[in-house]
Amino acid sequence: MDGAVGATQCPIPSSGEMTYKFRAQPAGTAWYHGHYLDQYTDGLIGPLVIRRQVEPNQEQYDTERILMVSDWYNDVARTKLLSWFLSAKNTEGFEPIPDAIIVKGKFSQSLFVQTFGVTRIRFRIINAAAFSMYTVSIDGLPLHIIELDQTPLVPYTVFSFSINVAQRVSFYVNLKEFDQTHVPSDVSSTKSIYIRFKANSEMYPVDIDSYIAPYATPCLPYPIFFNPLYLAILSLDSSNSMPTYPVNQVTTGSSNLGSEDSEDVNILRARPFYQANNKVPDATHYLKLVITFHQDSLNITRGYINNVTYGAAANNPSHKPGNPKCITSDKVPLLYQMATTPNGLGIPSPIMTSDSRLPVIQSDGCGHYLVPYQAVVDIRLQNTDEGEHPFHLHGHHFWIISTSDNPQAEQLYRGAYIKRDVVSVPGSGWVKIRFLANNPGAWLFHCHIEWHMDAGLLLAFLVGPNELVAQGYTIAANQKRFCQ
Ligand SMILES: [Cu+2]
Repeated sequence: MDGAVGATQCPIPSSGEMTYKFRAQPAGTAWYHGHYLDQYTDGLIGPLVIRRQVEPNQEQYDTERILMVSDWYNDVARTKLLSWFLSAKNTEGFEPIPDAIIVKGKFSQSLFVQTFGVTRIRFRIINAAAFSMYTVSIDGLPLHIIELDQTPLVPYTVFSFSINVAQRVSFYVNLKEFDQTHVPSDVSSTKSIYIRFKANSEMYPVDIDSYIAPYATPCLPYPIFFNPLYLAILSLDSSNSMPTYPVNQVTTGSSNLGSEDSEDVNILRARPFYQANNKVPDATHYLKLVITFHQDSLNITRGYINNVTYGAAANNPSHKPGNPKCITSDKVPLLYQMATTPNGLGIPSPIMTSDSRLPVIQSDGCGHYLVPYQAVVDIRLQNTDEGEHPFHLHGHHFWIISTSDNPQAEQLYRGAYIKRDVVSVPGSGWVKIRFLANNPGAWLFHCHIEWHMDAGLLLAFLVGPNELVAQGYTIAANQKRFCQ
């Protein structure tokens, strides 16, 4: 589980099947999706909620709703969009712009969320988009945040929050806290209110209001012009009636809650529910990673981590095999290579360097990094790009130590940092994260914007190859067959 084609397996062939066995932990809100080419952009996704017997904060709500938001593209991403995106025809390196937003598979103003008379509701928001970061709010209602990714929190209150690609946020609302002052005066007659998902349109490289993509198929019976504001309807009386107040007259947010509420990783306000269990170990190793984007020799814009763009058939069908001195994930998954030749991967062990007091994790120069089993690795991820990038680590959850937005968090919360598995790296900024490499295997670390992963903004951590063998890992015969 938490695998990816090229890293842990070959793709499941048409009509084939594979059973994933996994320990259901940590509890919380997750999701599943295909990790081959752009399958998840085309809809191969779903929510996955792991429950505790006693949920933290469960006394605060009586029912719950899952809202999975994603970008909708009129054209097929896995073939048409990807081949355009990574071609010399895309001279500016523009990411394909979504044609619409969908929540639970429905377009704007067609999704009704019923309350059935219950006033205290938990929402689990999952951002399964290929590209967009969203700001989420509900008209006139304070949102009490209780979970980020799979980390339960001491509740804190906002009127809106942002959620980047692949992140999950849980909050509860109490309809009795509905605040009339945020909506027009005739709202007392309304039987429903809007739940808003506002795409952060600054990240799009073009003026989306009038943009027609060069690859667009004009005859498709779907939305042509993108509207960055998605509206779902929270129905207060099960009547499925639309709100009686105008969409644009609502003010969300409240001055007495501060202006920073929309920050994605609000590590200054989010505090772990289980403080005592959250003892953060000291780092034993260090790794600095720098994100850049530039054109390659074919004039195709690619993403680079420490000057390496990861070429893999699983993400980028146009890639050419790289350095023959490196291992490659194109034919045999990295995990299988770790199991068969744990000492022959061609990646140096950590070394001391002049710019770190800790041993530095090394790579083979092709995006494969060797991480000793049980190492506690501090990663400083430096973003030279102006855009914000949601980085996801497979196989582990990491502590967020600090970010360029909140550098003081490192000292302030020493020993009790927030754990997530997706961190939003601020534009032209940095994050510092720490993970305990206690899960032997091949784990991708990548920007979860699908287009950026396609463009090579990923790497693989090979954690504890000898420990993998010592723990008795073997390659299942039926999975080996998928590679032939
Ligand atoms: Cu990115």
